[in-house]
Amino acid sequence: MSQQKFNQARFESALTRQWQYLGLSSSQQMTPHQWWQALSGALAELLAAQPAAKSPRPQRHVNYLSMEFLLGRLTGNNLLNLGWYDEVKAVLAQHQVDLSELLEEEVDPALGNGGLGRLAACYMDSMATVGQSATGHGLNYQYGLFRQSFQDGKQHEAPDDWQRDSYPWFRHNAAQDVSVGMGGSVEKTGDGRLLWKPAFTLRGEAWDLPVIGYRNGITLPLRLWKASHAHPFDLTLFNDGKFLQAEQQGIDAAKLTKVLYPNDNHQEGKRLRLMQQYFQCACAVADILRRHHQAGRKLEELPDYEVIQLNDTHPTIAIPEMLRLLLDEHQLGWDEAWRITSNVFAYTNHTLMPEALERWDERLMRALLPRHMLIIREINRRLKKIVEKRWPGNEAIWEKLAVVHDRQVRMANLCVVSGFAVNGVAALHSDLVVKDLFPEYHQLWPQKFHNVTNGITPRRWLKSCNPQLAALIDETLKVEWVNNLDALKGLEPYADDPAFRQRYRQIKQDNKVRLAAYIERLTGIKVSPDALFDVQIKRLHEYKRQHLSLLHILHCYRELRDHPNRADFVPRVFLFGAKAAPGYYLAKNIIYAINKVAEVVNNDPRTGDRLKVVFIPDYRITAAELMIPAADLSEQISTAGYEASGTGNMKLALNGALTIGTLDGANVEIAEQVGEENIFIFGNTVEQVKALKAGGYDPKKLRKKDKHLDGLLKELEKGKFSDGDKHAFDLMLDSLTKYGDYWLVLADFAEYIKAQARVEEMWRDQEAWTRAAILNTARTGMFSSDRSIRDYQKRIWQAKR
Ligand code: 26W
Repeated sequence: MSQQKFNQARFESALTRQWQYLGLSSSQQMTPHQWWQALSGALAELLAAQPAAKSPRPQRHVNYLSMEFLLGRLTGNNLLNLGWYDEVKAVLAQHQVDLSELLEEEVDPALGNGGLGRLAACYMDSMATVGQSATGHGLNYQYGLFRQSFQDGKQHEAPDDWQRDSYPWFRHNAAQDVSVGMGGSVEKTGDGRLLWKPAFTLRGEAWDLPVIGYRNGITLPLRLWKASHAHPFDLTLFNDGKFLQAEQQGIDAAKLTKVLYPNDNHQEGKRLRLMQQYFQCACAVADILRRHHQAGRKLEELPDYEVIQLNDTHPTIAIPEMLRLLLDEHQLGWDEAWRITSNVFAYTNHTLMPEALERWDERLMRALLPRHMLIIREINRRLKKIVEKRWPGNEAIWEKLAVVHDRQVRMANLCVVSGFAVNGVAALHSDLVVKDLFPEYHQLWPQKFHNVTNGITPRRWLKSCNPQLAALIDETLKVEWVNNLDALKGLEPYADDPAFRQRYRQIKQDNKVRLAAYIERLTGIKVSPDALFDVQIKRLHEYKRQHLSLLHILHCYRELRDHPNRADFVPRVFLFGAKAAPGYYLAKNIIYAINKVAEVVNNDPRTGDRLKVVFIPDYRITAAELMIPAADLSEQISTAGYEASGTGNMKLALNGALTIGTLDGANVEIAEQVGEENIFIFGNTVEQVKALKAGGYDPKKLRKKDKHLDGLLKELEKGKFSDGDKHAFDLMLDSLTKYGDYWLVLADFAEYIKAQARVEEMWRDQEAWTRAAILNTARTGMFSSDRSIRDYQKRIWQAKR
């Protein structure tokens, strides 16, 4: 497929219609924000008018179901993928409008929490780019992830009303709306079939965003479902004169997709969340079946034409929903309904953390979805026979494998049992999925298990966020590399070219200057772009160990005070970006601790430009796009075995930051790719972590032995950084000492400090550092999400069955 041509006349008239819609009499009356709206609205209109692209070869259509799509700003990215950036810039310049300034007007669509949501966004971009026919299904949240600010160093949350004055990229495709029932009871029909009579019905509105492939004329729909009332009112109630009751339904409907749950790796079990999950799944499944019927295909052919990829277990309820429709609406027998369903669904696991594995109370599920609960019970009953046959009389194994156990529905088990494929998101993680999470399932169905290592889209995460580096690569390789990222290998020889190194280094420096200006605007803190930029950006979680980095900051601060005249001290700027779930008090305490330490360190005249600590408030995609190109060092320091993959690690390495990290998630594969001399690996491995936990690890003993560490912890305990308040950081400190240091922060401390010394040694030799940075860019091509999508195609979606 080829790129869509830019037609200036059509663009200008679309633009004119936009300010006319606004009721203005000329384009000059538009504010910058209205200009952004008009530009995006005009582009969306032009795209909507394009005929739908036919997929190049017959293939199963992928339905990517995800509760989260963490998109980031769309307008600039869409222009880049369309290949219209320069033309549009020129047209706007004729109106005395600067395109890059306009793009700053867009509020990030933040319809996700972290890695899982961002991955879904990267995958949509890559499916469009490699020509995989696909639809994304998610929710159109009125409020995205909360806005974060700091007050006296503490996190405060505010609602993110991101589409207050409408979002121009959305198209409400009213012809595709569906209706969704909930509650009620199951009745037997005359012919003995079961039929669900929901207590109430909602309308699911189909709101589409275009996902534009890279210069190939392909646009995929990202369909975000929005709940509204089924009819303007419930007409019976309305006719009975019960206006208010009738209205009430509408109010409940609007609540459903109001807000994204801000938890990352922690399940709460709330009724409204289950309603969101079911609503999304019911909309998606209805949509998929409708499309299948409209194409004139038979139900039994569904697996030949459709795959439903579940992004973690959040949309699992789509499985019993599909079975319900096949059994009750289409009157298929169980065996046929099961054959179809179990050949359509595939499941991706993104976490091994027990508190993140979803379980739903059976009573809650029954109250909301009585028919689905019966179906789940039936799946469980049939599974029991299989397990009993393989492990006769083995209660312990049945307890592990049951889908319903202890009045809890285990969503991951339901996925493995009912799907044709299960995958982890990095080699190490997929191994652990088999060995630690589902060993018995693996014995039953080894062919279901796969690995697909995550990836990132190089369009957003290199070409768009680091235009200077992209231009240098263009000029050097003279080939299109952005949809063929392995081509970056061609940069390897240039790592030895001093002139190239100089240019590469200068680009990093420019990016750091740009970030420093942003930091000063935002926080008033001045940082030196000559210092090493040490970056840790990710959700705040104990397993990610932002507090391990905090201990290192205390270590550096000590060093400076003990040796104020040390000539070889490596100046550092520690940069953090992270949101804590509002109810995760320990995580919030870590943010507070970092901010309080920052206050003291930054205001100590002895530190000057040599040590600065900045916690960037309201970390989001747009902030990441500024921070990643400016990073020298990428902190990937999770407790081994707990970070399923990580994708920030890939973005940072691709942009030439060196990684300091544990052998966890995709760090393992990054190390393999870049070579051990170009990465700083440290800390306990997965096996060592397990052994430590089994062997009665005692952080108190460790602390007693390590006088240096003990001294650093004491500074925190004595209130040195908290205006004398000795209890300010109790939550964090108690977890490390009193409560057993579950995440082995203290256990990895000494090794971490040594690894940081290796970092400094290399930094002192800027030529060696730049060489390693170039090799990171050159050797991380495999982390393109285009490669991930092709892996999904080969191993799962289009694999021979
Ligand atoms: C139900 C509560 C809840 C919410 C979100 C549980 C679990 C999640 C996500 C699975 C957490 C998540 O984002 N996981 C991250 O997924 C990324 C994409 O695969 C990985 O790169 C990260 O390592 C993983 O933490």
